[in-house]
Amino acid sequence: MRLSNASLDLVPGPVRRPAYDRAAVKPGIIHLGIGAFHRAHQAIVIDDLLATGPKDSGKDWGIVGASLRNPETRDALAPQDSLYTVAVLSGAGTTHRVVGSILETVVAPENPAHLIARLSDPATRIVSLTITEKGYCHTPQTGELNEAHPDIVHDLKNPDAPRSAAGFIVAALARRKATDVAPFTVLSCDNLPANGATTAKILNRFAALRSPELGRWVAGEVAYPSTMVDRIVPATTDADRAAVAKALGLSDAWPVVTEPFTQWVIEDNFPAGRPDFAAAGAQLVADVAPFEHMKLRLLNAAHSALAYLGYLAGYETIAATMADIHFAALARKVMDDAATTLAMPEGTDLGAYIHSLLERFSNPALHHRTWQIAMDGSQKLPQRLLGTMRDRLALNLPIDTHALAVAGWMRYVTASDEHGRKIDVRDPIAAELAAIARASGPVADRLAPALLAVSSVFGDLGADPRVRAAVTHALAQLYALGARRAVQAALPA
Ligand code: CS2
Repeated sequence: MRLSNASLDLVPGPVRRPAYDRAAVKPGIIHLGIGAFHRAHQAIVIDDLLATGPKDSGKDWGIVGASLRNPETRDALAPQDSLYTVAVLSGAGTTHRVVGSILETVVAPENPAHLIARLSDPATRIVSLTITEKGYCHTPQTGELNEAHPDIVHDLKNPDAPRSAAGFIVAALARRKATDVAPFTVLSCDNLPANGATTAKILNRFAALRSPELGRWVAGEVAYPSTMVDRIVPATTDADRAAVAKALGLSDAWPVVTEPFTQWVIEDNFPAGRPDFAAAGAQLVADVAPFEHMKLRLLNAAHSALAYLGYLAGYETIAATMADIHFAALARKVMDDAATTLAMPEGTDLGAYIHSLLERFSNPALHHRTWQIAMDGSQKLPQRLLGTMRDRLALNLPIDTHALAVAGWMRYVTASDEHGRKIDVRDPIAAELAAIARASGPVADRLAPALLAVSSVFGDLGADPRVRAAVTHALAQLYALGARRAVQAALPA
């Protein structure tokens, strides 16, 4: 039997389930990009608010999920009345809960007009986003809208049938302006630097390209609070589905699996109102920037370093990579080197934070594939690794560990592994990167400078002779020794 409203009572006792009247919950949030991360993170905060928050605190803040690309999530969740299971995995065992805060899922390309109408509804007061870095259609190095992006070109020509998140949001804001409805707040929950300000820059520009007057209104009226989001959520596998079905005694077509840790830091700037996020454990602060920097430069930077170099060394998961002491030392060094560039509020214990990250990465129960994290490196490198390199150079500090991580990315995007097997490189500019790799051949002296010249990723940093020297040296080591021995040589235990 399938998980649904009708079968909810069959869920076994220890499994927490929505202990509130779901029928009384009204939508207030539309979430674009209804993937596993949202369902293991923000949706849980709303579910907690509904279940345990002050009376009635969440009931106007139910979530309508939208997929901007494919119907898979809707197809899985619709027969389940949008209920799904979250499995929390740790060395100590697994706990399950059924989440009810998502009320419905829509598929944007099936009916763009319907999604624009939902976004334009005055009841929609927050539009949140987890569309991944590339969903912003921007130039990662500068944070500017990429006006030549095919989806942006399309959406400016077809404002009522858009494809991109920017296209949908601005179409709805235009409708709201025309009908005198106050704008919603746009809440980016992606791992972008200054994600609120970056989203503002992109959407304000897109709106101005539609019409200068709309551009002025959007820039003047819409709030874009920044957030720092954190929870490790590997892609769900068939084995996860089978384990959840066993625990629940019901089948669930799309459960999510995650770790015990979760954190959400939110800038408190919601002129259109907001749920009582703090009552459900989120931190509301005046300035998110230090938390965001800390997370991107420690957690995500180390993740990317482990992903590229670990993949090349033949490790399938982050936990397997961390079990190699040299790679664990690499993760720590990436974080220690980044920590010197951070200005944190008084009382922040970066040492303890780094320690907890090393433990989280080593969680043996999570099957977080290096290949998954390796995706979209061209969109991730600037905020994860390059900002730290820039800051360390300004302080005259060595950059060799970060250069090794960047060289790992370079070796990876050649799309051929150390045994000559093909790597399935997923990246919006994979073809451009592969062409550079083909033209250069497996020669560090040629490949490193050629890739450093990709300005959407490296900007002017690629021309810095210190960067060229360090990255070329690291790449030469990777070709000469292989990733495993190169990491060992760089980080002797
Ligand atoms: C990961 C992140 O896939 C990736 O690039 O680094 O998704 C990471 O797991 C999350 O940001 C953790 O909060």
